[in-house]
Amino acid sequence: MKKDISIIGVPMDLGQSRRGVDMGPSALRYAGAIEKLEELEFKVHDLGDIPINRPSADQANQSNSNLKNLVQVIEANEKLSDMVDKEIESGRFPLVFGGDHSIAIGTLAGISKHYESLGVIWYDAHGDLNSEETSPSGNIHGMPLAVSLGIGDDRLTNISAYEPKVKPENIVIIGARSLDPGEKALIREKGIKVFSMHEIDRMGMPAVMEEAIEYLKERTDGVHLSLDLDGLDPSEAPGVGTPVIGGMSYRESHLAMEMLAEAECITSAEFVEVNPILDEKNKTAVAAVALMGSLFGEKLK
Ligand code: 6HN
Ligand code: MN
Ligand code: MN
Ligand code: MN
Repeated sequence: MKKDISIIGVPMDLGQSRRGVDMGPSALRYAGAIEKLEELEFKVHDLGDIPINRPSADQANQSNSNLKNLVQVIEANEKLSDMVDKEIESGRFPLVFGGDHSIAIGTLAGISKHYESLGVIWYDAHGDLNSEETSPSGNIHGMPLAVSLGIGDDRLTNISAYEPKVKPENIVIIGARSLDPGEKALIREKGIKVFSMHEIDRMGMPAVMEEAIEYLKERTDGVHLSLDLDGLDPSEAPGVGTPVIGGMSYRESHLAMEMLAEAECITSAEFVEVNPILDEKNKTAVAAVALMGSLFGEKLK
């Protein structure tokens, strides 16, 4: 994947309830993301941050549904989708910096129309497969994978005027350890491939990644990596809003990224949920940047 990279920052915190994740793009830049990619001899185009409109206090209180900040989340994702779309058209690799995970709705909306059969790796402690009916929180960052499958409020599923963005058989979830009942039901119903922490413990990360890569190579013509930093164990990535103990280690995550680089299968990526307010000296952003280095082939240099 040797080519120009376009970085798009999305300072979004409206898909969940804890402030600070809107500073994720700054934390990732401060941790040296751009320098790292330039060291690896990529031409990096930093497109800056998408403007996010915050709801007024009145608007925030008006919400009569279980979808918090719906209007603002839609607006931001439409903008993101358009930008990602243009970057792919210009032949660049889109690398999106979150922001909370609700931005995956827009990233996938911008990407998927360029592929016949897009694959997705969802590296996360969570499934993000809730909808208005199943969500325990009303937070849209717990819904983007369902939305991309065409499940949920039409105003979300229909961003960029098409749906669905992904087929269930083209998804691989890695690192799951906190799934709500409705998410488990959906995984069973749709036959979504999940390597939970149980499989990672039993098989080891090398076998998990080999199987995941082979599975996706058989059926897809491009693979988007959606990496939620809470997939890592909170001892190594504490700066996240919804930490879950018992996660993937920094080393396992490095190996996973290196194996993706060797397989040359990743065609777009996003790093989300970095919250510098909850972090310890930007440790989580530093880990994210190190993982980016591995994903973009540092070991192969
Ligand atoms: N994330 N399953 C929980 C919910 O509220 O739907 C947590 C979601 C976390 C989402 O980390 O991107
Ligand atoms: Mn997530
Ligand atoms: Mn998560
Ligand atoms: Mn629909």
